[in-house]
Amino acid sequence: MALTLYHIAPSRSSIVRWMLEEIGEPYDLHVLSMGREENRAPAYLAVNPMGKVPALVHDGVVITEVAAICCYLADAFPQAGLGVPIGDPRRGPYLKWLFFSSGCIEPAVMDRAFPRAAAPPRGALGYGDFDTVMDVVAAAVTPGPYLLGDTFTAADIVVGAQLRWAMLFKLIPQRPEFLDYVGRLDARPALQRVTRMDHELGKGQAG
Ligand SMILES: N[C@@H](CCC(=O)N[C@@H](CS)C(=O)NCC(=O)O)C(=O)O
Repeated sequence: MALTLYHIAPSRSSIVRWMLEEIGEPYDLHVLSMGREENRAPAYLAVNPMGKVPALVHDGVVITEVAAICCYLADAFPQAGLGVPIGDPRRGPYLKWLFFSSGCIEPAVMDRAFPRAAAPPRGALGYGDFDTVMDVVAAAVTPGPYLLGDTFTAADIVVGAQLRWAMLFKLIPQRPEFLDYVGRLDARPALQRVTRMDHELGKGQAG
């Protein structure tokens, strides 16, 4: 089974790299430089017309969007135990958190980082408002250890990576619930490997 990750280090594609490291299957990296705009070059636009990373190619099939890729990989490699199978009652909450990450957490954080001239009404925003999103996530990771309780899944990789990154850049409050949760994720060898490898890779990139 051939897996290729189109990657910029570090970036959202690091989340998929973490997922791949958790799975433990071999994969190829195709590293792009944002500084040289390689993600906007025709060769890459043929892979992802959005010009964004990550993109994953699995046996010739292209998958994009972080949450979709992680969900796909969890299903494609069930032996890694990072998904929740159809028929399991935890499948609903599992999918909820994967979709919540891209549908609510990310837009809430980004709208706060780059505020609009006029704030749209709460009812018009899919995520409602920033504080509610933060409260909902804080409650979901408490007492933990993971979103689904004792089972670590792809949803923790996606949601956890967002919280980790957003706290690093001070885009969300350093709530004790988030710090505890991210601390548990930071102890995972696969995340430590990716952080180290992406740091090295990032140093070697022109941009
Ligand atoms: N919705 C996308 C967002 C991907 C994204 O924004 N990636 C950034 C890197 S963190 C990117 O490729 N930026 C380059 C650009 O937009 O030119 C996903 O979840 O995969």
